[in-house]
Amino acid sequence: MKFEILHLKRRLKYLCLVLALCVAVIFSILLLARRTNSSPDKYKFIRLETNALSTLSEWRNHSVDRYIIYSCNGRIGKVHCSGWGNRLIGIVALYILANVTDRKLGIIMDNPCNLTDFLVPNIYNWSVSAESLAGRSSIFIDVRNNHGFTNSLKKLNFNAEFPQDVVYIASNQDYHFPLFKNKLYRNRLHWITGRSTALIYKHILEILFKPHHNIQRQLDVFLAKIKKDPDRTLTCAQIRLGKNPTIPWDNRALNTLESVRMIWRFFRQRRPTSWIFVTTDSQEVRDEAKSMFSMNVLDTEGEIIHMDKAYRGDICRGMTKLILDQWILINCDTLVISASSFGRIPAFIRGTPFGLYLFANSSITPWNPFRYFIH
Ligand SMILES: Nc1nc2c(ncn2[C@@H]2O[C@H](COP(=O)(O)OP(=O)(O)O)[C@@H](O)[C@H]2O)c(=O)[nH]1
Ligand SMILES: [Mg+2]
Repeated sequence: MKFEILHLKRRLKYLCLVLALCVAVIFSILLLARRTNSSPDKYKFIRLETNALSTLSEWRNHSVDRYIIYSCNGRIGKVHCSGWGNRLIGIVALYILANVTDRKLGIIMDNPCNLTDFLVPNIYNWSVSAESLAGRSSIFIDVRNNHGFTNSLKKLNFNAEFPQDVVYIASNQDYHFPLFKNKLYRNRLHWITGRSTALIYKHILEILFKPHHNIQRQLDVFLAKIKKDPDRTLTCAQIRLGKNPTIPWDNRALNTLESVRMIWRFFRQRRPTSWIFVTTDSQEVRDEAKSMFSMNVLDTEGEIIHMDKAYRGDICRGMTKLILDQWILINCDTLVISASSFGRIPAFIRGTPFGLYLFANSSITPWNPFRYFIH
């Protein structure tokens, strides 16, 4: 009897040991799975992207017959719509506004050249002609730089305020934050919860745009050259000086020629064998890059223009260049951008903080816009 109890006790001890071991193994597996899911960040981005795209693409199925039209039409110098980066911010804002108000987004832009000669609809068809909307009730509002209007979106019932079938809007500000605050629209925007502004822009811009085949062809030629030698990476910078002899009409100065030397030093230190691509608003900076890195520099044809102040040169060729330049930036292994919406947008579409840097106040620092969440 005593022996049997001893035997049972020993068996129980073994059972407990095996059970503890099983629990430990299961726990480790779960922990490992969680880690693989959240790191590296690259995978997190891909997962978010798929979710957002499926949510967002549902929107295109709305059978709506009311419109919000991003509008930028008229003669150069007579009509002002902001630079290209700011226009894109306005377009993203109106895409979100159109969706929460059950309207369709259209884009009509012929200033300085027809947008559809450079970018075409990707998943969402925003192409619409002014003629097809003729006869509908309409209103035009210019709310560029209008913080009062942007702020009002926290409470505004847009369709009650603007009952017209077609609301033409000139806009250059971000609306996703105030719209998310608006009780009327918040439940239509659940997909942006926990998502960084950078990812929101990436998803929407990918839904809206792809390069026109003329630009795509030039992009393919450019990238083919890099792919030929798999050992050479592509290191890029978007250098915005602001007001400078190339675009003397710009109204703000951002960086000095002097401070740009820091970028050349950064390039040399990091990857001496890399291809170098520099896009800039200054012909002087462009020439300096060529003389510094001669054979390693890849350039795109065309003049540098300020899209909202395109007062000289072959403007449509300049517009091809600036859009091609942005699409090249999306493909850079290392990317340094200035504190400018022109460079920020392709950095968002590029979709990762790896190899991403910000050039500001004469210094270059790693930059992660995918880390900031608005709520
Ligand atoms: N090609 C080229 N043009 C640029 C560059 N940076 C600025 N520009 C021009 O200057 C304008 C600046 O306006 P915007 O894009 O709104 O940028 P932001 O004002 O700096 O936020 C752009 O639309 C371009 O026409 C650049 O790196 N390359
Ligand atoms: Mg601007």
